[in-house]
Amino acid sequence: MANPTRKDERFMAAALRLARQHLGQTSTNPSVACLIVQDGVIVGRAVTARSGRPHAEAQALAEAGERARGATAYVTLEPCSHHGKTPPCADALVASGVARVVISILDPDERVAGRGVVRLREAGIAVDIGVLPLEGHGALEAYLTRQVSKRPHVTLKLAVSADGMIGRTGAGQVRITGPISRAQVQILRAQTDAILVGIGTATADDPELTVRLPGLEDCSPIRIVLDRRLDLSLGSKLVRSAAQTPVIVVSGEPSTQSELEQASERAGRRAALEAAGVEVLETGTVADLLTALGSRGISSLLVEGGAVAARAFLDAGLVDRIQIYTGPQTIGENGIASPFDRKSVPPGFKLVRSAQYGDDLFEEYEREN
Ligand code: AOF
Ligand code: ZN
Repeated sequence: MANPTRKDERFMAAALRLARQHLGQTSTNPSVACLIVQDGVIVGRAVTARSGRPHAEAQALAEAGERARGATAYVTLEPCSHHGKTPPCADALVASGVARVVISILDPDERVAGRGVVRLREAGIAVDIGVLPLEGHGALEAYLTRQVSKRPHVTLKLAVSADGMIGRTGAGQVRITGPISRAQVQILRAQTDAILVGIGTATADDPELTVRLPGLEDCSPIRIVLDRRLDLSLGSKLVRSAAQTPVIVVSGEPSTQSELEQASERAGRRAALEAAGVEVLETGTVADLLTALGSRGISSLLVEGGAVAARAFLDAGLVDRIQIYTGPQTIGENGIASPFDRKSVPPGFKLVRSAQYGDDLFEEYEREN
């Protein structure tokens, strides 16, 4: 939209805030928000439901009821035009009698892709597209990455000490950042569909990788371990909690002579992991893994540790965003070096956000396209 009004931008900003609050909670559907506004008053307000349906528009229209007649609908994503578990939102908007629909961005889903707008316009509804489009892209970036690139959006997160270390050899989990940073990471986990670590981190730290913030406990992401040889311990917290929160172990097919010789032991380990509720996925490259995750509807992946996993994604050019939390203390002797720190961020990334979280410095970088 060439010149959106201030009012349109304010309502769309409110809708985008609502959509962001539900990121990671509507999978495999995107978190979309809709406001129905009559004479400057919000008479309907909703976000995509937890299971993905009903969609935002259907719920907001239900709340507005008769007050939707002649109103303006603000939607963060183009209303759908396909039949799912419920009829298309474009049809629901037409039936409601709204006079105008304001959209932040179009939906690249091939079942929609402009057809939602056509349906609305054919019914005589005024449609304005492109209000706060950058913010709209930001709020839907994971969904858009999966739709367009057929893989999840990847965020690499590092907690780095003042001397550039991510841990200490043999010391298990080492506290590098303070409570505010740790809470931020919990929120990030809740907003993400899947979280990944390498087997080194899984073994050394025995992490659970769940969300433990009050109110968000049931927003834990799927947990993924890069574990070529299936070394993940059956006694690890990850395996022991696999029945409650899914765990996928990513292995490769045996290739070296010794791996081939140990084929029967490996089959035994695989069976034991599967009996404990862990899924074993055999894929080749990092790119293959991401394609496999994308085809299951995983839109966002958080790579949380350690150096080997981080390198694998960086070397493949498959990192979209980097978050670095730099703590105030040094680790010194026996430190495990971070693949990079805030002073040596790989080329091709630009700083988009920074903040002070207690004693920690937080910096976020985005891939330059
Ligand atoms: C909307 N409003 O709130 C959302 C939409 O699996 P289905 O049938 O629910 O369809 C998923 C698709 O619906 C998804 O790819 C995207 O195109 C759209 N999401 N659309 O009108 C919503 N979440
Ligand atoms: Zn819909």
